[in-house]
Amino acid sequence: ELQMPARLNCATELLDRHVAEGRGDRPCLLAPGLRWTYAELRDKANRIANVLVKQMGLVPGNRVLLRAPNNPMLAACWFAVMKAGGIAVATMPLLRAKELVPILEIGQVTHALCDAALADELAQAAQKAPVLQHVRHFHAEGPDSLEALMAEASPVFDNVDTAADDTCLFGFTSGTTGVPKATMHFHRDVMAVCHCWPPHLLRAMADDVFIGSPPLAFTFGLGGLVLFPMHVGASTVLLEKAGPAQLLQGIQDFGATVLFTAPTSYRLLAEQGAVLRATPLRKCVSAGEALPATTRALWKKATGIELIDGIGSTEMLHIFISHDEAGARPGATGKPVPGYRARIVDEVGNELPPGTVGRLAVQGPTGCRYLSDPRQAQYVQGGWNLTGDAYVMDADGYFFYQARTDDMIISAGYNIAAPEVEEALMQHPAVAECAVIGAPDADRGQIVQAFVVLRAGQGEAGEAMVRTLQDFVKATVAPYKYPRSVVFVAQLPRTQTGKLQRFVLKQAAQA
Ligand code: 3SK
Repeated sequence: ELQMPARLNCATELLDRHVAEGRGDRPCLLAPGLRWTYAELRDKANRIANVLVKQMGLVPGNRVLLRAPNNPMLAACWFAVMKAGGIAVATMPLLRAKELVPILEIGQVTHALCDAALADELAQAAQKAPVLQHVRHFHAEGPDSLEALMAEASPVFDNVDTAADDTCLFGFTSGTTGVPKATMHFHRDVMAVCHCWPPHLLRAMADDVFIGSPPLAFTFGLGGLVLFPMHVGASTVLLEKAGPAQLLQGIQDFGATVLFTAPTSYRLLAEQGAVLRATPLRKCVSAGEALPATTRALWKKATGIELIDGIGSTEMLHIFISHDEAGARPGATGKPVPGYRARIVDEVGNELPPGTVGRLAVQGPTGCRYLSDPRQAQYVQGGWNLTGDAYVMDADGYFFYQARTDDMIISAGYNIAAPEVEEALMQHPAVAECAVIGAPDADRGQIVQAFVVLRAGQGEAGEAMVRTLQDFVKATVAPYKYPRSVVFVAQLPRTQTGKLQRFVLKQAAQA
């Protein structure tokens, strides 16, 4: 049981504390050509907090949209919002005006701090969502730019004395249907995720250097690249572009030791195993999508490092099932993170025995609170958070991902988990990427349909390749799971956080 004080501001804990305790000179935020210490970040966050309150009229509880690629100014703005008692609404940098409008409206967002590079779409959205009244741009010039206002503002700011259960951030999730929901998290939730997974399973230290790809707008990125490094007084590299090439360069240039990215990125980075072995990289965290056992093995072979896998959700704020390097088991996500409980339940919420596939239910110090959304009653039932994942627990208490509950295919009475077929296909050398769905079928109800991206130079798309892949799956998993339909595609639809959008493929299959 975590004890939290009744009054708590997470910016005091994660940022100001280091300066107050004499660690102000330690490096905090790194980026190409830039290095801010904890004291420098505190100074900038204080100035921005003063701009928010004195120039932009922010009062505690106001919602502030943050829009930027991962960069130090975005992190400074995030802390400024915490300090001023506001609610940070960080948005994916690639969102278009059309996607920003419902966020502004649902979140009742009155203020925005936006990187000038991404100003246009926000300006278009603001015309349609007049709730947004106060906007300032950074990485901008001129007297109204955030930098100009910061230069005039005081570097001293008394953090608002927030209650531990005051809301400090909205995490927006589009779900699979695209209708966004705001998940509300409190100051104490931010501190809770710092106290649960990182000290028990990551075990990073003050001299670690974090790096990674998830946007700070995705709570996986916020935790892995801001909250967790700063909680232990470490430093973190923020990269505006974080594809495999930039990650590799960043790991080399900054001597990064802790990496957060998704399985797809690990697969591509593994090609540089020899280069990575010569860097100080020592801890690698995979989340955001299910980790295929093949990717875990590939990474270990290439770099010598055992991946730390985990599953989290925007609703739960961060990771709730995971393992450390010693606790890795092929195919398992791990066990409930200390502080959390997990179980497998049936359709009506009854607990299922080990070995039975069912719905994952989780409880812990964080949990889902949708802002005025009826879908709350689906996610939280009887005090348990139903994450929408189908899992099975073994007799040792390890949890094995099967599929999103929506991704279980029922074909002629057989239950087939789409990711299991994907994993089998991925083992074929000609397959670079693949996605499996249940396509409607008059005889079988559904059939297994695979969308395959072929590896360049490893084989031709065509009937012969279809048969090769079908035979390969039949020889790898139970034959009834083989894809009766195989479609070759140039790329798969993915969200901005890299998650596969199976619903796009399902819609195409219905058409
Ligand atoms: O596993 C995920 O997708 C996730 C989502 C939000 C926060 C953290 C994680 C790992």
